[in-house]
Amino acid sequence: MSSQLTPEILSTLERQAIEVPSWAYGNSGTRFKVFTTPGTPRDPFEKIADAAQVHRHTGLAPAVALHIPWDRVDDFGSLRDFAVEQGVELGTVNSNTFQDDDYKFGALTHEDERIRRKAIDHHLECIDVMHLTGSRDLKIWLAEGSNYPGQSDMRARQDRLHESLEAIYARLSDDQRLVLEYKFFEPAFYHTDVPDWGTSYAQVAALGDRAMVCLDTGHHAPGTNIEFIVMQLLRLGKLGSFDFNSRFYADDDLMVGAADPFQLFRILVEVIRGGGLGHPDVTFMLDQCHNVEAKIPGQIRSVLNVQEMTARALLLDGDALAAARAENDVLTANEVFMDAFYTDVRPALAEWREARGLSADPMGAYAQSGYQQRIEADRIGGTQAGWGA
Ligand code: LRH
Ligand code: MN
Ligand code: MN
Repeated sequence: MSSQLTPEILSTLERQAIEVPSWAYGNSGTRFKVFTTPGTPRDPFEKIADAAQVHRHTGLAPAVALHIPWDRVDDFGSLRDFAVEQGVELGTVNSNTFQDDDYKFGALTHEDERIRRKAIDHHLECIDVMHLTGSRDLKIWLAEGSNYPGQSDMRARQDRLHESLEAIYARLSDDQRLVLEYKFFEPAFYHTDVPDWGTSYAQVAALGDRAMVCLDTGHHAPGTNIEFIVMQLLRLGKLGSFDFNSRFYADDDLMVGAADPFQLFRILVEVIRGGGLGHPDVTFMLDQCHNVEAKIPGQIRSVLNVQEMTARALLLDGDALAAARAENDVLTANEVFMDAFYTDVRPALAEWREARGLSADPMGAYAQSGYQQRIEADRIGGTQAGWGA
């Protein structure tokens, strides 16, 4: 079985790293109900401890992304030390300008200079945090836009956005980056100030080399050819990071690879084609919420899904594909593509794990570890951290 995955493929897989989001371990839900689960972390330290379980059982998730203020602590140095003790690092710092009344009509784009200043200062605080946590990336997603035609001057907002981003970018040190995430709707429903990759690209290109685009797979209209966007951003040298998740209808934040494994495969084919796999400039991150399923196993399943589709994408026979394309042999080209997608790599990956001292079955190993029972017994009292707490 393992002959399927050549030594070259195995060494590429060795370099795969997927950041997990701290908020995946907290309680979350829909606007109808947030279900609480026993053992849910009560503070950022406990979220890090849970995230470390994912890495312990998969070897795939060495970093944890933070969201500020959800993960604000008195001493970020001790959070960093704690993470290292647990065997992980602190990764991307996500800013948050979507839960403050002042930002009802915008943050970085707001008409009022005072509100814009407040939003810029929040980002400067995030950069200070990054210095303490050793994080490289500041990720900005903006909940701003308008609900009704005529409500806002969309063009003036772009200009103000540019000025605000410039002030934030100027504060970054040489080894830090800014990644700007786009989303086509929600919470604004008529227009969003950064709705698509083109707008994100235009804004970051105006800042400089250390400003990049973040592609969240759940932030596109149904039917969007996301792999095309991946190809284009890699071609332009501006794909900074992924927020992986899957969607059926809106920004569902379900487990990556669950809704449409073939789409994940197609995206990874373009990542590999564009030199983005294992490239330090392209961060793989999950952005998910586990509303009804168990959270740590949900994250374990997700990173395994990414690894599985990466392995299948690495199996794509480039020579056969090139030959078929050269002949305009449409059906053979498609067959070569589908052959890679349909190859079951799970047994080979189980062997790969065992060879690295991991369990062949990380889901089973977690269930057997007793960790879940321990946190359910220990984490009684206090307020469980949730999405937004
Ligand atoms: C917005 C988003 C963004 C936020 C996260 C919680 O929909 O994808 O990345 O930071 O969700
Ligand atoms: Mn996201
Ligand atoms: Mn989202």
